[in-house]
Amino acid sequence: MPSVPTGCNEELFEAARLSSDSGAIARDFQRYLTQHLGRFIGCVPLYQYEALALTIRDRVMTDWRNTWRRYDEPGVRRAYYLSLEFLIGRSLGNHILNLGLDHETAEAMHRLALNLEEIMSEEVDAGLGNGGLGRLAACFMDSCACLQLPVIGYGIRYQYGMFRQEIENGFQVEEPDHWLRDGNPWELERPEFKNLIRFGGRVEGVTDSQGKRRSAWVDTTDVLAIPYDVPISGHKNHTVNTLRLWSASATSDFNLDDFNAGSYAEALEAKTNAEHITMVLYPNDVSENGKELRLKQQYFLASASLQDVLRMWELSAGRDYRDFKAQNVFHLNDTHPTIAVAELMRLLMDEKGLDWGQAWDITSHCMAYTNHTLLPEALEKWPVALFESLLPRLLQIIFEINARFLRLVAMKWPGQTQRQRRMSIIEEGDTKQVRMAYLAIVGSFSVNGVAALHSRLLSGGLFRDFYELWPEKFNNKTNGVTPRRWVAYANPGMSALITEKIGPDWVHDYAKIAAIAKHAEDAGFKQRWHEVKQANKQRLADMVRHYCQVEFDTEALFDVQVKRIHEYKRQLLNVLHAIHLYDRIKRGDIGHWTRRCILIGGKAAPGYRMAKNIIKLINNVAEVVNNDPQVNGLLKLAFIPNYGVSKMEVICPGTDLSEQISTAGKEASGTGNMKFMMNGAITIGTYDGANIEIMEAVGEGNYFLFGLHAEEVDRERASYDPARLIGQDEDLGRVMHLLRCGHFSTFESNIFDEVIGSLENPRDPWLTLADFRSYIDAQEQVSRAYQKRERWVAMSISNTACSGYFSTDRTISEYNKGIWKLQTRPLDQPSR
Ligand code: 26Q
Repeated sequence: MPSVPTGCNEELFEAARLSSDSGAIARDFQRYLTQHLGRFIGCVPLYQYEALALTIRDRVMTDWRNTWRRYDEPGVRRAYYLSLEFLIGRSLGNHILNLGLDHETAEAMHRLALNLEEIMSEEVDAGLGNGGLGRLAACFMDSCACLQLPVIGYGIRYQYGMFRQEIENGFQVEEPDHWLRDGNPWELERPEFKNLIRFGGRVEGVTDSQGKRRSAWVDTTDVLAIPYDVPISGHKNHTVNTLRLWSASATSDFNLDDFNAGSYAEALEAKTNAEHITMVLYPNDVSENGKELRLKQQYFLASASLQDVLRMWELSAGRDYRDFKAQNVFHLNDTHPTIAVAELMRLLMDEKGLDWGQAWDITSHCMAYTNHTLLPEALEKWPVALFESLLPRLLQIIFEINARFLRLVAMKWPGQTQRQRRMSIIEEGDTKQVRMAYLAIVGSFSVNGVAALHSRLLSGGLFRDFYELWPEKFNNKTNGVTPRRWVAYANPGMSALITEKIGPDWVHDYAKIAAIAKHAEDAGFKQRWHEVKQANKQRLADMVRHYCQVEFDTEALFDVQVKRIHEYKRQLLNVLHAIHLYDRIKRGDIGHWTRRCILIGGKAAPGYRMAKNIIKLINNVAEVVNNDPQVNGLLKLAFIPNYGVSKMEVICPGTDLSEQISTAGKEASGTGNMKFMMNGAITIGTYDGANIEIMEAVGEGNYFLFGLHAEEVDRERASYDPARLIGQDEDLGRVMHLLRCGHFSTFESNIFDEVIGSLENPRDPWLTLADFRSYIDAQEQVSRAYQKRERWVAMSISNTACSGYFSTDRTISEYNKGIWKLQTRPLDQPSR
């Protein structure tokens, strides 16, 4: 937002605040529908959604402008969250909740004989992320606004978000997600703040006007970055933060020479090439590693965002960069935006005239890095040759950073050449590569993992050398999720019950949720808790019927695993359990049976063969189980297609059992586990990621723990013998037999050979069969526990009551206290 001229009358802004009563909302809605959109009240619901979104957006605008002005005041230290992904989902309902307009809006729609819920479901998800990392960024933005922290999010406005998943004959089929087709009422284009981004060319040494030697990056191919601002409203606190998303555009619409020469199509080529940069979100897929377009996206985001911050800096401080590091901090969401380290150096030296020492002092005090993975194969590396051709000046700077860094290493550990090789930002070998994680660590003053175990494994394993050099940089920030979206909005029934008991403050002060613990043994409260859960299960069952054509009975245990499909997350273990239950039914072993409805959902990266096989297996097993008359409703299995944010909003409130069954030491944190816990689901989980902290919070008696621990996993590997396990465990033997004999692949012979092979492989990195027995036993405990309904409900209440720690408000407070060090900036007129 442009700063407001001084001397401007403050009251003008207050006067601009729109009325929030239902009459005013209904009037504005009608005006948008008829005057702006040219539709009438009985039009298709899409336009009703659009009119309502514009009506609500108007009510965000004044606070948005005031928040910008507040953060623009002199001396305000700010943080910038740089992320290639923001998995926002839907916005309308979220803003309505945050503005405290739920009743008024529902009432307004009711007056017009319209249904608010139906209108809200017209909104398409903004799916600008793959999964955990992208959704975490969105939850962080929510908490920053709730805590009134001056944080700006910077990301990419992809034309196509995460692909849509369809299931055809049990197989995943990818469809493009053209989410902007009908426009996006939540974005505000700001072409006045465009930036030029350069690629290619070469570097020349030049002497500047002061006689200093400088580098000049010349003959580049340029692209424009156009910002689109998205409002992030805080909860009833008049704070509206900004998420700024960059879109690529050609520097000029036409190449006039080509155009005048009559080659109209060629003239448009530059435009198309430029716009490709922000065309599509990359799926999290090893087969996509090393793609030039992905590196372009990363540099495009880093350069556009840094230029934007420097522009704003110079508005108040001019060219004086002495205080810059005291007032600005950049947070790198994984290594994806790490090129920002080199780009800030370039901008400060080549464009602002600072020398290396000054530029490095600023850069290394302004960058902080969060790691989100322990899988070594997922650590980002880029071929030096690609850097050379695409970003030659940045490669020079990276080489120089590395040379100076290696001198430091040599000083600390003289003669240890092996260690120097290990720690080098440049990996030597046939193809030299830039190790982005190392660049991030060297360039940052803070490095953190996302759960206690994960951070310990980073310091002691993956980044051990760096930890020995700079132990003070390393810290943990356990993930969280926002209770506004994941409880208050997604679970209105439970929220009303909680508020009735403990008041409404828990929504913005989530530690207060602990106060419901004392009602865990109150029979009346338990009964109502149960009724709310049953209603939520009904809503989920309706969704499953609609998308899967499978009937779920709400009296059965709802057992859910939704997340990206990956071998380390072990959806296969879940399927093995389903097959085991099926086998028991077929054998008539059904004494004291607990009926179960198993729901699995998630996308496989398009190039990840094994993950796609797993989806096919789930669907084939579901087909057999659901159509066998002998099963007779004792067991149901469904795969929900196109799992995403808005599906989760229905799934987690309706879940009894949350499956968090990754191989110990592989899931950095997990965040779905926290959404389920908040909504009163009980976890069956391994000792991995944030599961450990969940179990510590809720107590072992309210959690179903199984499986090897992280240290045991590494020891087990040497002697892992799946054939022996299959031979020794009758249940496992029968399950494997059903798989091998083609029971789930009639007329599709051998399609599961690869899956079976991976389970039987002594070098299976995920040790799936090692945890089979322990998992089956834990599941049996679950089945028994579910039959003691009173006790189960008490466990459910305890899970919600103990989930206070897993709010991103707590996470963000820790980031702020330990890393960002921002002051809160309250806006006037608190209305809570
Ligand atoms: C890789 C190659 C090419 C293009 C993109 C990518 C790519 C994209 C996304 C690689 C990784 C991601 C996302 C990773 C992710 O979501 N990690 C999860 O982060 C969560 C938040 O911290 C954790 O809770 C999960 O444990 C972690 O898996």
